[in-house]
Amino acid sequence: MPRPLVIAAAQLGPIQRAHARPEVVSRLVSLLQGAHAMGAQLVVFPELCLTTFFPRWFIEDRAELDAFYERRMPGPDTQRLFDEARRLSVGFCLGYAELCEDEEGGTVHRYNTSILVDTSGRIVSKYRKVHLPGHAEHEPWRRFQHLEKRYFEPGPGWTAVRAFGGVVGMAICNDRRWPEAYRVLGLQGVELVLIGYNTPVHNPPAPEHDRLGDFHNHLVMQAGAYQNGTYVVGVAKAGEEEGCEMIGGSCIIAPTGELVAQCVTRDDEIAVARCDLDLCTSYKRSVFDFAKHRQPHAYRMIVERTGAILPPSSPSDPTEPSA
Ligand code: ING
Repeated sequence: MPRPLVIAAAQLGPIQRAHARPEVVSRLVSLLQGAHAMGAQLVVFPELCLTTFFPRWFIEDRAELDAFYERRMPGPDTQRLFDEARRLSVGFCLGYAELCEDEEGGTVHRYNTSILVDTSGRIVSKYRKVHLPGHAEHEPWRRFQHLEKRYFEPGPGWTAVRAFGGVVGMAICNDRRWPEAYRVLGLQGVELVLIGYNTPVHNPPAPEHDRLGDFHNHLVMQAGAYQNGTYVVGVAKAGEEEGCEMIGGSCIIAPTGELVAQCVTRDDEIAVARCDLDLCTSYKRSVFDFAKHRQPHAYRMIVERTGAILPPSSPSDPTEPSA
């Protein structure tokens, strides 16, 4: 029988460095209220949606850097978002920079984090970004930095949870480009993958890719959805932040691989779709019935190898491809 869930992609326009958390949270509350008015039961916000995308700068002062992280969630600035969501009985997914200390109170850890909050305001799942793109050292040759490898640690992986009447998982930004992220969730029966992103139009190491940013954005999420029989919701922080243009293209994708809703601006914008989670079933029971069709004995290399290892060169083909 159908399992309808009305989902909203709540895209954010730019957050400038001077935008303090209270005014950003007001935008989030306003988007949540707007989505609720459109019937949404679950609202998905972007990656790192409380501040500007600070990994674009090389920040040496530790206090200046730590000001971009949240030590508590909900914290003093975000409590009212949780309160309003609970009042409206709407769940949400929120991306933020997390600073935490391990139990012994010794080491400090920093993650690019996403949480899933149910309609009663309870955090039911937390995900820490695995694929951290960019670089760890200052590279002044770039028009802007992308220092996620410096400012965050990778998380342990992807865990799906039962929520909103289905099986829900999260990924963050660069994760959406790696099929492994969807498949690890797919092997947990995921029916809805929530992905926030901040994606600059320009990628300094490969400017020739810039014209394809929007195409690659939908390509990878549509593939992930279809190949794992799941809905995928991708939500951008978009527009020009501190001189850096970021793509929009927030969308809701069905397990068919088709877009069922999308944003068309690079500002704060809501796209809503009524998703029947049962639409996943025919894919999980036929073409992507993992138990029936997968052949793990042939996939070993995927886990055992990190980088590509080329076949040995042969006299008949002396060319040297670059791995
Ligand atoms: N951002 C980008 C992303 O994967 C990037 C990094 C930019 C990759 C441009 C390729 C091209 O969407 C984050 N935050 O991961």
